Amino acid sequence: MTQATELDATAAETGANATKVFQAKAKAPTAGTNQERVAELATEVLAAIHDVIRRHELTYSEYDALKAWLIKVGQDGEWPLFLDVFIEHAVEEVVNADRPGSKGTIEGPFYVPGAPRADGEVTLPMRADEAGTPLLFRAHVRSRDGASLPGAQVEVWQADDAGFYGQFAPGIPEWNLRGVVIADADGTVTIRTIQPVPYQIPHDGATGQLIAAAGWHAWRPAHLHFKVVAAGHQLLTTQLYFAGGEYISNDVASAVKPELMLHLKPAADGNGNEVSYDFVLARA
Ligand code: MBD
Ligand code: FE
Repeated sequence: MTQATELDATAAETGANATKVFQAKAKAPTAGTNQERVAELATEVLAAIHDVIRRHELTYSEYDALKAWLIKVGQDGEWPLFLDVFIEHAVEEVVNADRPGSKGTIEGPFYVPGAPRADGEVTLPMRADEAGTPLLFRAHVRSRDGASLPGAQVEVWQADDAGFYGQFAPGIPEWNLRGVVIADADGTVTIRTIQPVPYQIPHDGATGQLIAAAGWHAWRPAHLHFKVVAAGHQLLTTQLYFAGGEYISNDVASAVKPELMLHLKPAADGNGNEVSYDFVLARA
């Protein structure tokens, strides 16, 4: 058998990897829960489901289809994918509603802690023949009062030019297109990478079956993921998109905000494009 490449990625394998990554960081399911809160939330979720069943007069064949689908989501390891695509945006919205500074958005299922660290001006880990248009990304990290934040950490992760994430699809070097960059004395990071492209979430598993059955699509706009953190400030988890790009107005994961747009310019050195962004952090 020849070596698997990222083009052999399956939703089930990607889902199994995402489940493992999540379980490595997750607490036990009931850790830190409060009985009253659980009862209130669980009762209301169940009541909302009962209400849909009654209003739409669910049939037994639809109930069985639902059961089969839920079982398959688990078998495919796709709970992290399904939840982050269809639910996380509402959680992020309420959790960060009152936080000042740059807008956050969802983390998604493909963050892995522990990426290689580098200072100031870096090229993200990538293959010698990494496909894609070169992108020079500059970010200034500052506090809300305007003070630059030297030593801030800008962590970035992204899909490759074919739309696959390392550690989730086979055949990609472990830390490909992932890195933690430490801001210089001016609070600036300069990151050389490739321009991400619009991206289809894994769609040959249970999540994709639902999307196809409902006549939806599985696309996300091209995006870069970030976690930005500095001493004395709150963590910012966000994504940046490209103004005018495809799927900006119909992201399957509902994670686009107007404040998260990048405006590309041709790079000064003639090699691809460049762009800059300000990350403004709220005090802890
Ligand atoms: C992604 O790359 C992503 O960012 C989200 C939110 C969901 C699925 C895949
Ligand atoms: Fe992503």
